[in-house]
Amino acid sequence: MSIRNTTIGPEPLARREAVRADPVQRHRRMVEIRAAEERIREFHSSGQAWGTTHCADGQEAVAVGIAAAARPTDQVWIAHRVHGHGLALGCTLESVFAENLGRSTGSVGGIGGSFHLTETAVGLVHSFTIIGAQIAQAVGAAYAMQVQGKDDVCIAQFGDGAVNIGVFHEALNLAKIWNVPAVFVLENNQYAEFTRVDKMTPIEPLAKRGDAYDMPWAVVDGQDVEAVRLAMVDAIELARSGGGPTLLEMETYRYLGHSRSDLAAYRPEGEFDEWQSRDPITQSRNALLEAGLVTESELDAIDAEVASSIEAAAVAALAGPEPETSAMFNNVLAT
Ligand SMILES: Cc1ncc(C[n+]2csc(CCOP(=O)(O)OP(=O)(O)O)c2C)c(N)n1
Ligand SMILES: [Mg+2]
Repeated sequence: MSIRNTTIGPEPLARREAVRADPVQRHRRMVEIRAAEERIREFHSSGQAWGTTHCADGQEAVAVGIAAAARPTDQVWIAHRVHGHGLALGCTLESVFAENLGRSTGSVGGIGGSFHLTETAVGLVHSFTIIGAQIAQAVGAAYAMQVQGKDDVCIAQFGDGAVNIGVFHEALNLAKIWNVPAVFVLENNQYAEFTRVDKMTPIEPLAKRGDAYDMPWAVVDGQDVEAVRLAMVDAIELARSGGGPTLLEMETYRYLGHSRSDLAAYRPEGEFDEWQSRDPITQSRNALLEAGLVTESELDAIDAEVASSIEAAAVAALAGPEPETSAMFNNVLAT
């Protein structure tokens, strides 16, 4: 895959260090992710981007909490709902927008589209559309780290739908028996496509499945960026120090439908409002104010700065060239 740098804003590593170092920057990144996904939907609805897109409005604290806890040398393996994770880990706005727009300045050269982001400088290996596939691949990568004597960790993110895929069970079993340095992040946004979690899986919490593999597990408030960060710090530290894998379930909520064609009409009345009353960005805003780390006007300035960086990145991304047709054969292995 061709990995691109961008001209808008600081480069991926600097963006990553910002969220690792500073709670205000974590808030800012969540604001950026929410606004970026809104802009991506506009690219699609205006016909500037093709295909569909999966957004994660409401799930920003999970993405930013993971990015704040992991080192850039740790590897992160993500499922299809990737924009927020990519931006949190350090992908630039321009590379994410350009990938959605199919431009050669995109994260993978414009041949992947909305579902596919990579930024190896900050440990984002790739994002995967075959549900559960990346869990096994992350275990393989974690095993390689162990064999090579590295002290890096592999993080595999997946949804509540993935826990009923066979590969989830095989991967967790292997991870535990080999004691590999892995953290499994089950991002429970309550739905897999159009099906609610309690219609698919008979146990609650889902993370209890860790018991089957004698793996430590916990349920984490996925609406609270600092709760996500702290839980990840502990699990990563355990893995890094040879203590083996952990399964963490992040409780969160998908504000929109599965993809842009889904209006989510199947949701029970009041469910969205209930989750929105614990919106991760509003909660982080209140927590920063309460801790005296920012003022109202500083928070408003962040919102305004983010809005203008979104527009600048959109202009730059739209100016990017389309890839050559031959680019579809790059990185393809034929035997
Ligand atoms: C093996 C496989 N089966 C089915 C699909 C179709 N599919 C795409 S997304 C999805 C739902 C995934 O739900 P979840 O794991 O909860 O992730 P979320 O979409 O909520 O982020 C399904 C079934 C697929 N991509 N791969
Ligand atoms: Mg889900």
